[in-house]
Amino acid sequence: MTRTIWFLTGNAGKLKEAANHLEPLGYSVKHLNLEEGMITEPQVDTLEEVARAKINQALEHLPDGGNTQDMVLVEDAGLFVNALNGFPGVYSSYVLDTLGCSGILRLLEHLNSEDTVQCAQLRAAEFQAVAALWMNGEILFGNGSCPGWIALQSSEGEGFGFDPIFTPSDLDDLGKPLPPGQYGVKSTHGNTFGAIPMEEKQAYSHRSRALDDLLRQLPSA
Ligand code: ITT
Repeated sequence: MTRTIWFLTGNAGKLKEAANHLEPLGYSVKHLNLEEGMITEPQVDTLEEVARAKINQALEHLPDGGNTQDMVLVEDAGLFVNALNGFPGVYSSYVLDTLGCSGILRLLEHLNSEDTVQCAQLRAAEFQAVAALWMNGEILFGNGSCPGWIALQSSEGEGFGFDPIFTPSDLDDLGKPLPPGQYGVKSTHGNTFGAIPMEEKQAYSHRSRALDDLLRQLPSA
């Protein structure tokens, strides 16, 4: 039986990626898109606290006709830049809206080197995601991260948010990320998430990893 997952998000890019990941596994991902102002994102210290608060609000707004087997998903992500002590982190949405990708590039302008490995190390960053899934009255949490670095310039192409300025670390033969700038068997060849297709992003992404971590906890998984 196909189970419905209501994904509460205002971000079309996140919805597309989650559907792309979950639908081949037999889930039907439906958009729970509430009007602006109906959901408040608390300014708290951890992604998990944000996700829990969003699940509780989502439950109040499930559409009529929701089935008792339905599940509710929220996911909270952030970009953590090492040289900025983890900023913007939990403030990522606000920073994207105010400083934008170009503002992050400006903050890191002084961190540059002709040596590509050293450059990647200086500009190291990580996407982190927490996915929370409500089912049968319980909330499960899944975590995912994607290490990489902030590119020297923004790239055109696919993606959303900080994708144009984030290059994921290469992966080894087991799919584990390597230190910034090192060459692996799976590589974007220095391209950012914004410059590769969404399907390729899935192999590296914090979102895919957080969703996989969740799926591993489901009784039927
Ligand atoms: P919700 O409605 O689901 O909360 P949001 O856009 O507020 O969507 P998040 O709080 O999860 O999303 O993400 C914080 C910011 O980080 C936001 O500006 C996103 O665009 C950005 N972001 C999250 N995941 C990203 C990804 O995979 N690639 C690029 N940027 C991402």
